[in-house]
Amino acid sequence: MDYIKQKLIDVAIPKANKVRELVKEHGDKVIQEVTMGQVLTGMKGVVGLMTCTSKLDPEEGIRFRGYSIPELKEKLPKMHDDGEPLPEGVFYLMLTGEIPSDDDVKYISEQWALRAQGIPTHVYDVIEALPKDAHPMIQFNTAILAMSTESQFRKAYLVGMDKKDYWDPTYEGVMDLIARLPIIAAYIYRRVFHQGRHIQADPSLDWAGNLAHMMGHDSEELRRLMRLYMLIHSDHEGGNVSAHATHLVGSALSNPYYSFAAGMNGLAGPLHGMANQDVMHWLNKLKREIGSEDPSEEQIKAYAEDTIRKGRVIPGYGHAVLRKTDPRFQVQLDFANKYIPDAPYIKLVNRIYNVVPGVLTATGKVKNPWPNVDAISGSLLTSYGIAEYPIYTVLFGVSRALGVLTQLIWDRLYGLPIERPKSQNLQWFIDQVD
Ligand code: HAX
Repeated sequence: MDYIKQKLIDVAIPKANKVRELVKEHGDKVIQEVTMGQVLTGMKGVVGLMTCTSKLDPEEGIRFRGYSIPELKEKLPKMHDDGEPLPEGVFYLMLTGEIPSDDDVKYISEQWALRAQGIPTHVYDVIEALPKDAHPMIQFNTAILAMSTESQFRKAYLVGMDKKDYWDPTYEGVMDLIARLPIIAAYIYRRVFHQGRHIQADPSLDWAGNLAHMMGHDSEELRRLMRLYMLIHSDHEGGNVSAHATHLVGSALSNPYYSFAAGMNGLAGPLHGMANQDVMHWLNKLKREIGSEDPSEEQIKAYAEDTIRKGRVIPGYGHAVLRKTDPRFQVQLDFANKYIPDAPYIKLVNRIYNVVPGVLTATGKVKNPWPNVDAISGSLLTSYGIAEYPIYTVLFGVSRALGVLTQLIWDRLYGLPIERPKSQNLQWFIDQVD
């Protein structure tokens, strides 16, 4: 047996027993009061999910199994001493709760390279049936669903299996899906932006390095950026739209492909992952309308105020949970300041950072005026030569698979049931007040 599976069984059985015990012995315990305001504003702060892969603190930002991003940079295995951690490592950490050894990470890299080889040809046919100008997220999500013909979960379910074994074919499907996503993402990128001149995978490369390679970028600098990108976008607790949608659909025992496609449909919204391309759209429009490649802070401030006046959002700023600058923004800014401090887009990002929080604070309603992960990720990619920004949300999605699909395995290890919150109509809410 795959040694990671054995490890999972050892770690998960006591925890799954604990979940059952909590429900049985303490099911009546009141853990939180919920206000009408919370329900009517997106259930912010309502504890309604159990997630083990990561935890988000409003002030401090994300921790993966207890480790902050700076701690991950220090502790996770790297390809080179001065490089970024390999995303394989954060996957292992989220899955098992332990920091992996170099060998663990190498094992996952090899597993994924092996599993990446089995994409059926109909998946490419389905992508090719879509117009080239269909948004890359449409192509990505369609391909994920097309790949679900390979789902081991559905086959095993039909044969018949014990509930406590659901996690096993889920694990197999998750490993296959994660292995194959970079190939699909690179295929769509080359199809849409490089006249369909595709580049074969190089199984000797790591998962993120291979993605950069298949997109057409073989410099060590770009591989390093891709590893960082894949690390920091991988998870953000359980309540964000992509994580929650994956979990919700998975709770109906939909296979990992259906579940993940649901999450990706959510990621494609402009208030979530699509914000990373909208930032570039906003920023390029700003330069065009101001008529300068190097706008001043005064000009940026006036443009941002105009965006607010027109009733639009400034993409890349604000957050539903965070109340400080997103550490995922900070780590990218540090990376940019270290390697490409003079890149025009990075200078622009810095100037925007100097003025936009003030503009948002002045509205008197924005709860978090600080930048989130999306405020800089596109400027970094553009500065390194991946300037075709409609692909950015796809890259985000490839990374997000690591967290949400790991959690799906854990949902099944815990034996979590189908999710079914209660809803009420408007009159019911009015009656509560009357
Ligand atoms: N620009 C303009 N207005 C903003 C704003 C922004 N960046 N952020 C919040 N607001 C507004 C809201 O639209 C809301 O206005 P109304 O009361 O008129 O409806 C008000 O401020 C209060 O909102 P909030 O409580 O501070 O924020 P929410 O929790 O409702 O929303 C969002 C959080 C991230 C959706 C929001 O900040 C936003 O729209 N930001 C811009 C889009 C963005 O960057 N999204 C990516 C977020 C991170 C992520 O998921 N990445 O994938």
